[in-house]
Amino acid sequence: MTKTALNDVTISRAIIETFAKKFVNHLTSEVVIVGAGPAGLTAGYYLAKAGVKVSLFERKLSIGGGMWGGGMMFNEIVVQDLGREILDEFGVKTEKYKDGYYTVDSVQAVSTLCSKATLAGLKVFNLMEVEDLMIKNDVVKGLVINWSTVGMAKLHVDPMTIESKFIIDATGHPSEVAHLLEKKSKIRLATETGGVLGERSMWADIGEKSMTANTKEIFPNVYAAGMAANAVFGSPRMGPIFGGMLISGKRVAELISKRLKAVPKEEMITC
Ligand code: 48F
Repeated sequence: MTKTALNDVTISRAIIETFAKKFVNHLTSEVVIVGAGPAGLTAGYYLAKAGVKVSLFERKLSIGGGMWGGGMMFNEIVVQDLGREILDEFGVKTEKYKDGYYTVDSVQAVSTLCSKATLAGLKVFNLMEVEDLMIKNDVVKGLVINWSTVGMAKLHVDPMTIESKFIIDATGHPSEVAHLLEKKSKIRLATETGGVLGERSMWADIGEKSMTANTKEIFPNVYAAGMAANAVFGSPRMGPIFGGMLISGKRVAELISKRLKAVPKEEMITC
């Protein structure tokens, strides 16, 4: 216990100054992840662990996306062998149900992913949403962000901009970054039609199997991961099996880390 009485304004100042420093420091990142579901958090963990300057913007107060709720609010999830190997790396306890199927307490899974990712150096900005991209001469330079509450209250408040060499669309089913690219900037994505193909109805086996191949660059320096990747490339959803999300998050981190190694750090400032 401190001997002096706590000063209320010092508490406020500590929060504001520390947050401002963190935020200003991440106005430029090497990688920005949009969405803190399992795919985004896993990507953030592996990127941060590789020494990459990475930040994540999440619209909601809570991070973890669709993982908390398990299947239909039964808070257990299922992973297959490869997903279990990744959870082992995180130290999450899995229980064998039968060959190829493992169950996991979803609360333990999400809280561990969050903890390990932030401890590795991922900076998470929750309650902020990505509402647009910064594009100059058809080159993506960064993202346009605002407080989620501005959107919720339908206030007319202008957003601000952050810059990043690489962007990951980990927004889940709505694949919001890909839609922004397609609709607002009339940009052709790396799909058959040049647009977002849209997710197909539930088929766990194919949904999970196609996710690795779908985790890729959809426009120069913009990658899709997790359910957003299946939505962009027209593959099925898979319901409460989460191995694909973890594998996709790890894969996108590996793809981008490899490219970053080829780009000198001083070329990171793009604007
Ligand atoms: O939906 P979400 O969990 O995506 P994911 O990581 O995992 C999908 C599974 O949860 C599940 C599934 C199981 O296999 O199919 O659905 O691919 O997390 C996406 C996060 O992105 C946030 C959203 O609030 C959620 O937490 N998000 C979406 N759009 C934006 C955003 C945006 N424009 N700005 C900031 N955050």
